[in-house]
Amino acid sequence: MTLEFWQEEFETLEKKDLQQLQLERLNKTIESACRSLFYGELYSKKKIKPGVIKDISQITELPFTTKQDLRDNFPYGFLSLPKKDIIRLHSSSGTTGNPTVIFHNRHDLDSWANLMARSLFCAGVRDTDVFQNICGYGLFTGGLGFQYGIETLGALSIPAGAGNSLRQIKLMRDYGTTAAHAIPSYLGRLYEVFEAEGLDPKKDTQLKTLVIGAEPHTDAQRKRIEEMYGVRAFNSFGLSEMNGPGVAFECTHQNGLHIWEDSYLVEIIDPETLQPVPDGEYGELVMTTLDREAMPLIRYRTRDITRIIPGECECGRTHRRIDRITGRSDDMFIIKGCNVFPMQIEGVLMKIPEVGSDYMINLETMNGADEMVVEVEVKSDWFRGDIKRLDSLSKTITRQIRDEVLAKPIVKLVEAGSIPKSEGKAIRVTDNRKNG
Ligand code: ADP
Ligand code: K
Ligand code: ZN
Repeated sequence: MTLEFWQEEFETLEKKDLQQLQLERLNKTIESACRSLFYGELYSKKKIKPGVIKDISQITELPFTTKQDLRDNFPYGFLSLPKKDIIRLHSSSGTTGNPTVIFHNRHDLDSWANLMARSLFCAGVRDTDVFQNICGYGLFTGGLGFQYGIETLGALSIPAGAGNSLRQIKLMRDYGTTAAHAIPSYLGRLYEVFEAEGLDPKKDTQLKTLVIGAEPHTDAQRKRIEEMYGVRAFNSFGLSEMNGPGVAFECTHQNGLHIWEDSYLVEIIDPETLQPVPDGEYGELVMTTLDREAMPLIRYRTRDITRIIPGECECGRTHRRIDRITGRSDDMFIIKGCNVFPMQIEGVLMKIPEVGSDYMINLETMNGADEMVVEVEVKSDWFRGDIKRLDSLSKTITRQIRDEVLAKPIVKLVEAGSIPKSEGKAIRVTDNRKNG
């Protein structure tokens, strides 16, 4: 197999050259960050001056930046350039308190589009593809982030937007879509619409590549998507604080996500002690932008839990790989004394063939005790089955979840399509417990 890259000179940098580049870019980043109100004040208090970093390992001497800092300094406290140089903002919805906002100048947008093109290329997308971006445009970074990446790569883009499944299917069939991007929870629903229309995406579309991301999902979920659509599905990771998509991406080897280390400095820390953890161990991802001018962020705590996968990838890219995100540190909940991540439950469910595409975890107080009620959609042909089969399915799910998370759930089987869907990312947990 021949090795192919979007930017070979960056993607295959030897470790020492990569670190040299990071060092130069980090010092430049500190210098520009100091022009913002937030870092200007913080760094002068802590006597941190541009040029202080002589070795990349000294990053640990700098203070962390948190989402709360972004909120407290909303909207312009992190801006390193005058407003006349800023040409776009992206903002998270933020239903409570201040939203967070990220600003970009032209350099930042070009750099992001390039990283997105590099990411898509790395997952095997080419300029010969017809790429349908099934995702909300606007303030959400998945829309414009992918759009400019697809265009930079040179594939034919279809800016389809989110929702309206019948129209999505029509677009796919009219234009012969070969590649698409969507959030994984939506693809299950879209498949149900294909089925209802008497269509089979394997035969009735030309799809061969799906890019899935923006929300946590398990490998079992990915395999389901690959089977449903007859495609290969690649994991795409990003967060608006780090631009959005295009931060880390799976290559065609599908064994972890290359995180673009020429543009981001990556650390994994223990979220309790805040100390770095060795490669291979799980912890919180902390990131520093290395190529952003309008709004650099230094040691940003993402709250996402992952690990560095030790060793090299066969694809020849030297940028290290992170493992799929197991969840956010704030996703974890405690039930009956057990620490549970929603993805553990998804991992169990998606391996059970009778289970449909959606589920919901409701934490409730019942008769004074806290219970985890797991609502599980069952595939339609199964749901119409007899009570005995449903009962035994429910027991199987209960047992397997208990074995995985150690707490026994109450499993409720429901009809496919009956769990309420959110517009964007899936909501997996509701907590209705009466505290105390
Ligand atoms: P928006 O979706 O509005 O851009 P965010 O930037 O807050 O909102 O979303 C970023 C978050 O989404 C990440 O911090 C992470 O928790 C989650 N996320 C994004 N991509 C993935 C992925 N591939 N796997 C798991 N979680 C992901
Ligand atoms: K093209
Ligand atoms: Zn690779």
